[in-house]
Amino acid sequence: MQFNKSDLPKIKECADYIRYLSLMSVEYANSGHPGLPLGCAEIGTILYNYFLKINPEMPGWINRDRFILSAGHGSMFLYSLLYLAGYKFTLQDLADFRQMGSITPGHPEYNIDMGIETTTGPLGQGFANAVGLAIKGKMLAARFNKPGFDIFNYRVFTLMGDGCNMEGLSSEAASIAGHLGLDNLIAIYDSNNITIDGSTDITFTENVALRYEAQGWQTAVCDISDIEDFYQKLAALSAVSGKPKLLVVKTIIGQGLDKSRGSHEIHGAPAGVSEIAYFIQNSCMKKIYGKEYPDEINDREKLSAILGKLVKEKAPLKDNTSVTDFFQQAMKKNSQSYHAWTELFSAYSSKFPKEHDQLLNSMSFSIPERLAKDLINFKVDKADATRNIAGKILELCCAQIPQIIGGSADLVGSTRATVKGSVYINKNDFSGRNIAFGVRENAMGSIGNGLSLGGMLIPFTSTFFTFFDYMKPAVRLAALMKLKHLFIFTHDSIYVGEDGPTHQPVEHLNSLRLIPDLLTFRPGNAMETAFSFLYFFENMEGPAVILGSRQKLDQAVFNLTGDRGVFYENFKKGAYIVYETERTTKPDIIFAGSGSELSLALESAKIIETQDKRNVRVVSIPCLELFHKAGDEYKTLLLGDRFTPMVFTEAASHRALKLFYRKNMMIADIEDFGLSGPAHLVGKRFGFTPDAIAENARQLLKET
Ligand SMILES: Cc1ncc(C[n+]2csc(CCOP(=O)(O)OP(=O)(O)O)c2C)c(N)n1
Repeated sequence: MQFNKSDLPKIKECADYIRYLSLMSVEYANSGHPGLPLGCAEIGTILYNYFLKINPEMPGWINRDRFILSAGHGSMFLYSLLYLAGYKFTLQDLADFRQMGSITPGHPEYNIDMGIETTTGPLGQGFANAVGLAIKGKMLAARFNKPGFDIFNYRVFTLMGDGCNMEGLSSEAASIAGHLGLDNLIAIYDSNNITIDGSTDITFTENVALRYEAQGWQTAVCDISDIEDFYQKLAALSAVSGKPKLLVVKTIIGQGLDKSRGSHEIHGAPAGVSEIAYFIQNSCMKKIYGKEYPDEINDREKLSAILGKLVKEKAPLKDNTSVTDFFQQAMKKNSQSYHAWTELFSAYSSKFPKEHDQLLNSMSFSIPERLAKDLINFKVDKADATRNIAGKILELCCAQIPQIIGGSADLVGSTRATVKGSVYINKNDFSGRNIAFGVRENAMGSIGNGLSLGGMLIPFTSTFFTFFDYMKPAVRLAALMKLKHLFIFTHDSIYVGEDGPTHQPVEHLNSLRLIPDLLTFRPGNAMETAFSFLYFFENMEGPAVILGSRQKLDQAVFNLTGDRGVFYENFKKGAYIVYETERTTKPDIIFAGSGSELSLALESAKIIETQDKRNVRVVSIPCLELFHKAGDEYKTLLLGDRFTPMVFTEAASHRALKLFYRKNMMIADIEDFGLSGPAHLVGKRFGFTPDAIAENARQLLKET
């Protein structure tokens, strides 16, 4: 929609209504972060009404502009705007903020249908995701656009705060964004000089705009008290080409309140009814409350009492048709860009049928049959390091899956993770499939997540396993969002050798295994390496890690003979029998391991077999999580009953497990991420109550 000076009173009214929705929802929940929504309400109003090319009726429109609230704690800002824009939020959903089972959890959770482009909350992540989405926009444009047919030209807007800018992640991500000249990326910096512990005077005094300038960004500074200036600067920045853009906006946290305005106290706590009463008396909401409570509206104490009652009752939030109408009008106008796009796309489909088909194919991925067969039958003549083998398999996959793109943090030479035969993307040409992330693991992980958001591309990112520590937040978020993102980590154990302990991952393997909804594959031969890729591409919606060894593995486990189809069926259950003295349900001892220790298991088993004349069994466990899911029957089939001795060998720390290990054991733990709601209810939901634990203990006593 076109901005007009005469809109200013309406913009103020919208902003006040956003303030009202945020204040009341936080008050109802008795928890949340009202400071940001209050300070940024005008920013949101301008963005959604005058800038974003979106169509809430078609939330998944592939060329929609993206908006990411990187400062995810301000979630009520986003929910209020999405409600007003016409996404599937109701006033009741807002009133249910942070409650069990609501669609308005504490921090925004990835859901494109609801207008939430990514999960945010860990500061800086949303910004780096935005960089990934901007790179993706450029890559899609390079693949599919034709002269006169800009099928992809979406822009990515993100709102970040002091916290996001303090995080090192934002510096890494901004650096690569500047290097790549991502002019489809526009960051708005909510510069209110307040974080949780107080003023940024005690922590953060650098010139952020200059920092971004130095990283190749175009920047401008404004104050939100001059709304028109904000609009003009944002419009001018948006039009700049060749560089990403940062608009530093001076705001006041808690704007509209009396005592807590400008204070860190309003960052993350309910304002309280007296402050809300002050806000209502001094804002556009006065009209609405004044009609209902004409005698009390000018009396702060009386109005507070009324609000107190409404909060206690969780009364329905007040509707404001004047504001919703304004938003709807804007959305109608903005949806013209959607309709123009659909016409363009329809013309594109007849003029460029091949590209059109490719585009549709990339939206609904399934592994090519031929590739699945190639991977089932994949063989190498000689034993090798699994990182080398993984490199070859990736090459095979890339040749048949055009959506694969990715890169490494300056370690391609070692990890072998590259798209052979393709070039690196650069500022002027995004048609390549390789991304040189530079030595920026932190940003690489989160940018990789951004590349995966919404599908169409399948990213891989790669580094030494020990440096996964630098990417951990992104791996966790990929699992939480179920993003199809392949992490290839090599040099997977102490066998790194000369580089020493700084480069030897020890605790990493089991820390990956603790992340819900993530699969970690540690293949011990070429077949298992190929199967790991196959499983990821064939079966997984979410992320996986494939670990590669630096060192050459043993020939003995490299050429297992048998039916590949049967091997794969068992591999899908996470573990399988590699060797048995004889087929029996009761071997004398079982040897198990993964990766490079598979051959160790086999060798030690053979010694016991020949020297001690024992019946042995060797089990490979390339994916512990799949094995865990395969069920007790399959576990017993492979590992015997609990009286069967077992030696499990893995060059990684298992200390946390060993501490509690007993023959008959029980672990009460949490196998999920948790969910939004009052703490005691969440605890109960996951069985963390004395009764639930006691019941488990009772069961265990019965069995032993
Ligand atoms: C990585 C990370 N560290 C810490 C936090 C906890 N946290 C949430 S908000 C916040 C302060 C953010 O300040 P700012 O961005 O200025 O937000 P504002 O106070 O303006 O709402 C912190 C430390 C977090 N969410 N993520």
